[in-house]
Amino acid sequence: FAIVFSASAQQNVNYDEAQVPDLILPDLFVDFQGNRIITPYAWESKRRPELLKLFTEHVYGQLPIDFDQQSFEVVDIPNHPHAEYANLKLVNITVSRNSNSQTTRLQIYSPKTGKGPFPVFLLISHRDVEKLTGDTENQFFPIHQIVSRGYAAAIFDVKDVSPDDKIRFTDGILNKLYPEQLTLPDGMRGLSAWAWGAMRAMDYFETDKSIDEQKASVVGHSRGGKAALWCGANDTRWAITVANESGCGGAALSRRKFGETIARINTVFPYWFTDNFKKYNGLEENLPLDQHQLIATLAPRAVYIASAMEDSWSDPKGEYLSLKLGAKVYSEIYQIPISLPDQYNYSLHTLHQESVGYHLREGKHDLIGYDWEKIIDFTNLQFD
Ligand code: GTR
Repeated sequence: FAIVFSASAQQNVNYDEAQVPDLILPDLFVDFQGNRIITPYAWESKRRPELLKLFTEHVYGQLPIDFDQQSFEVVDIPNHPHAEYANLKLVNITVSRNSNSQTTRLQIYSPKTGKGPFPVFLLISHRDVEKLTGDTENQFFPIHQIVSRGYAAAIFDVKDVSPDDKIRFTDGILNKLYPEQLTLPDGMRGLSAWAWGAMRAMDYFETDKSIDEQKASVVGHSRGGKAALWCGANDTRWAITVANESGCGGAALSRRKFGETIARINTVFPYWFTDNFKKYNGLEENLPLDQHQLIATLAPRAVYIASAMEDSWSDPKGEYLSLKLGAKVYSEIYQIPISLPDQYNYSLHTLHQESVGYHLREGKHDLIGYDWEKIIDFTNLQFD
């Protein structure tokens, strides 16, 4: 059965550039009243909030941050598999609202050498954190690689916040803290919940003197990259937002319908996006937004998008175009000199500029040491 299903689903997938519709994208700079936005003030007070509202209503759903209490329980762990080069802190972040509470476990590895406060990468992980950190270096979260370059490496497992599962996704903050969201057409779903989790980690960073919260990057791969973008968009405390191979509902332009489509993602992962997003199944052109506008909301803070050549499902070209178009806010509103080529380059390359970075690497869909190397290079450049 599974084979029959995936074969028929594949038939609708387009990997042919010639079949990509002509792109008619909503204008970044014209607001709801038809005014052209030119200044940072108008962008920040009008256009950016308008765009965030559109993404809330139609794509990711609400990101409620009201709660009654938040507490951090911090434990230093002297013995762990990475103790030779890193100190490990476990932080239980407990949030309560209306007499219910929920705990997210954050792990923070910081360099053994150097004084700090350390700039930090937070990985939103949909892979099992116990497995990733329990043994030798894992490329998805390469603790040695990160700390040896002077950064703290932090991680939490999305399952603490909202399990990555069609049925059980309500088992975290949705049932416990924000049950009213479940019945709303623009109610919070998985990706918004994961973004919420990353924001609570930032709340903790702000209290920890060994962490430089002004130099914090939120990082995600694929579904985690979608959540990282949504997190960075809403929460300006993040200096850098990194989305690796985030694809459909992440960096990739939805209207290209190349690789994964909205209909497909809403069918397989209905619990990631808000119910309203289902209206756009097969009707991408009806969306009042596209993903370049999400990247634009990050400006002028830094954004990093990465793609892999064999990852057509995520539409590498669509990810790049979205960055290129979104970057217009950096150059035209904030006067940051950015030059990204018009022509998409299908070969191995890296584009690292002030505030905006991209790389395309060889190989398959994954987050690997090569990606981290480029992400860290880019981050160094921003904090120079
Ligand atoms: C796929 C999904 C993508 C992406 C990916 C991942 O199955 O279709 O949107 O999220 O999983 O997270 O690795």
